Amino acid sequence: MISIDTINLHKLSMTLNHPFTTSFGTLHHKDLFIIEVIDKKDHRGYGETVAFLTPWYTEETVQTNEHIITDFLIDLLRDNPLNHPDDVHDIFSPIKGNRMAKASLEGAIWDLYAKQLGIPLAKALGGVAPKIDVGISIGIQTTTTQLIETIHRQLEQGYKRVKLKIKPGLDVELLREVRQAFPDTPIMADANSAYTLHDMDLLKQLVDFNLMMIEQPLAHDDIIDHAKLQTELNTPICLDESIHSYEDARKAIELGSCKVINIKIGRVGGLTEAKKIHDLCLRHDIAVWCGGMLEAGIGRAHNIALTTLPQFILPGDTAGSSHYWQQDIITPEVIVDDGVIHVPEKPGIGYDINWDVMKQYTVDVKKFKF
Ligand code: OSB
Ligand code: MG
Repeated sequence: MISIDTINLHKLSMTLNHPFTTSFGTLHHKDLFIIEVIDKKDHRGYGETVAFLTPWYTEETVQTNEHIITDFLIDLLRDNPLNHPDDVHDIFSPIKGNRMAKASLEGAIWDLYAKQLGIPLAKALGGVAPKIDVGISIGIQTTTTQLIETIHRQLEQGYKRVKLKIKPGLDVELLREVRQAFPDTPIMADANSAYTLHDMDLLKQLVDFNLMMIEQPLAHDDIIDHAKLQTELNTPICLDESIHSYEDARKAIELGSCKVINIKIGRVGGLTEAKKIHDLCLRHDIAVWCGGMLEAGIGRAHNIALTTLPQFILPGDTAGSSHYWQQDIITPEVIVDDGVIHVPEKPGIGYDINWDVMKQYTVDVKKFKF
């Protein structure tokens, strides 16, 4: 039995080191909740909400996360016995969607569970890798010259692949220049749904640039047109926004909508579902990697643990803490060393909250007694 005594909801307001621009807009800040779940023996598990302030990546926002967590999900946890973190998904099933809200609480319970057992979260999930390969996701820059300089800087840090954001008008010529400057670098492009099948001719031109994959070129809720596009392209399509669940992944694989899936814990409603999608992809020889949501340290730690599962065969977007934040809320911070992160061996997520830093970002704390 996992007996919860208290849940604390810490609301943080953080400013990114550099604004991050995608085809849907520019992010300067991150407001988020750190979920602290405490059991009767004072083990403490941590989770993080990953939604943004505006519903432009999915429909969830920081505010809807708070509403769903405080008005529904905590009550469901109070009213239902919990034997294993896998139960959380079913306990939350009366609430439709709202997967980022669900994932934040479920993640805290996974961390708590691993700490109760005294094992790393990675091991509790079935992970094996002692270190994980990571890449970097670079937002849209003002000029291509600036982008090329940024790529140089990031490659010097050792990142194993570069992901560039593209959108109509910043695609073929931009990728041509970047490929010329970096003939051998593993490069991929993420369109965040900026194209339609009307852009077929343009998308076909991208095949010339030897990209590892093109991420989410078409609509955020589509898997049919992506299947049509994949039959026309030799470059693998990677789905991000379109995959919210095991069932979405199963259908996309059946239709041939992609050859790669970017798994984000928040987007799919938690670690249990993420692991199921991973296992499905392993059976079907679909490559997976772990996406990012510009997380603070707790969310980043969860991504690291998940990435230790065997089918995470491509570098993910989990860059080091200092890429995003002046100071991260965990200690030690996440360090990328020659393109790898060494997976911590301590129980749970393996990183502690840095309470001095956390207090500086905290704007509110709400306590829920069980
Ligand atoms: O599409 O993967 C995406 C950031 C915000 C919203 C969506 C995406 C991203 C990233 C950055 O690409 C990933 C990261 O560095 O955390
Ligand atoms: Mg993406």
